[in-house]
Amino acid sequence: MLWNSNKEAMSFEDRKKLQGVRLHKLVERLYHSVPFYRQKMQEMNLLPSDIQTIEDIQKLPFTTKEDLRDNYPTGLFAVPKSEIVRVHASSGTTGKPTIVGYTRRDLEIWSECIARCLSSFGVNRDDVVSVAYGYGLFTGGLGLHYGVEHLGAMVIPTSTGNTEKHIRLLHDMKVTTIACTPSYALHLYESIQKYGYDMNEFSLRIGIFGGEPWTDNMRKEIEEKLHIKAYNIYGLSEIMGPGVAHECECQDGTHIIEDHFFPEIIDPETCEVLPDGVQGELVLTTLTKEGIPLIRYRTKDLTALHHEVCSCGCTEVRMDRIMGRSDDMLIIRGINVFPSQIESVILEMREFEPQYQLIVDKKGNLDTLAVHVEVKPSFMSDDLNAMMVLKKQLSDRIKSVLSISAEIVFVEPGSIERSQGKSCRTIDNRKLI
Ligand code: DLL
Repeated sequence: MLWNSNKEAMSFEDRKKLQGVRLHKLVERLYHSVPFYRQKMQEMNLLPSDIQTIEDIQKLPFTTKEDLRDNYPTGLFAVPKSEIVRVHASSGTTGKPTIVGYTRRDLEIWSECIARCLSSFGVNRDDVVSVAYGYGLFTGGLGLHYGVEHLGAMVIPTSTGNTEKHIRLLHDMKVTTIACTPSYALHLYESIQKYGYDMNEFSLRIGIFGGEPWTDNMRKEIEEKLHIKAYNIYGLSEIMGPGVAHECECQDGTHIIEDHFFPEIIDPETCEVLPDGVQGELVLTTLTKEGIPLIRYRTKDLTALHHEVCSCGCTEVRMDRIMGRSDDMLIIRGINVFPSQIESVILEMREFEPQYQLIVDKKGNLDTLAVHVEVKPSFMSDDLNAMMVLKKQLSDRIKSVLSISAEIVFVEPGSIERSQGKSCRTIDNRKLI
């Protein structure tokens, strides 16, 4: 069901006009409030008045995660700090996280975007929604939470952590809708079996899955096991969080909420803009954000766009499932991990060589991470206890920086292959079925 047909079923022409007006206003605002953008535009001899229509967007520079890091923590904020009412953070490429600030209006728009997603999945005010994305700096939990409240359904802020308690709540509260990562949904099913429940005792009917890549085969498996319809929701913290794009009841592509987020697909090597149907890197411009608006943000997510109108009546462009990334970011149990973050932790500890390898795998439906690392010969010891303490120090440090548990494996000095060119730091044995 459409939530706001004025926006979702707009004609292409009207939407383009609206996007052009919003883009012009955005550029005008950024030129005067964010030195980073003013300088970039001056280098390109561009004035805000050069940007009048949405097609003019191609004149503008790209923004990257590195730009966010270089302007850490708040250099790209476009409003005074007193107007920011909340921050979230996502993984940076090194030790520094990426900080995202929201004004009150940004939060209102976010809630409305989530309500639009929920409505397109068929969630309504009679539904009981368990939000089992992490609450906290991650945008999944709080993002979904306020959207469910905005829609007027009942939200249960389950967060992550206690599966047994979660299953009891799903059962006793007759939860109809669950929001979590797709791999957690499969883990939940296994746990439901383990605790001896029968799936027919539950009232679940809809699943809202995202935060990590998944496939149509996984959808089929989840739908069959949990007796639900499983929908894809996409988003990223830098742009807002979940709710940038969503499937509809047709389950035939993910609609981008285009009156707020303007999408382009580029060739990640040449940065040339690619036509519909051709896979490349998704680039997004936040047309209405106030706290930290981004122009042509390179998401690194690989997908393709399709403008044919969908049978649900929504005229918003659809994108394919995310097929991969053009950088080396991993998503492990829903947490974004850059190998360079683990490298920074290892390099901070004098006991280790700057040599490591990450082995990512799946145990059942849960991701596992093993960090293979070489101890410097001068710190090697036969004292098993001392070696255990060192392992614990490294795993605690990784946990505190990345919020993820890793198994630490000490390997022989010199045994990690030294590469001549691009080193292969990661072996990902997970297969997306
Ligand atoms: O994962 C926001 C989110 C939360 C989306 C809950 C959906 C549900 P980040 O932690 O910043 O934000 O990670 C963003 O996760 O660039 C993609 O690579 C990946 N990603 C997110 N949703 C999907 C999806 C949240 N539906 C990064 N399919 C993005 C594939 C996804 N990948």
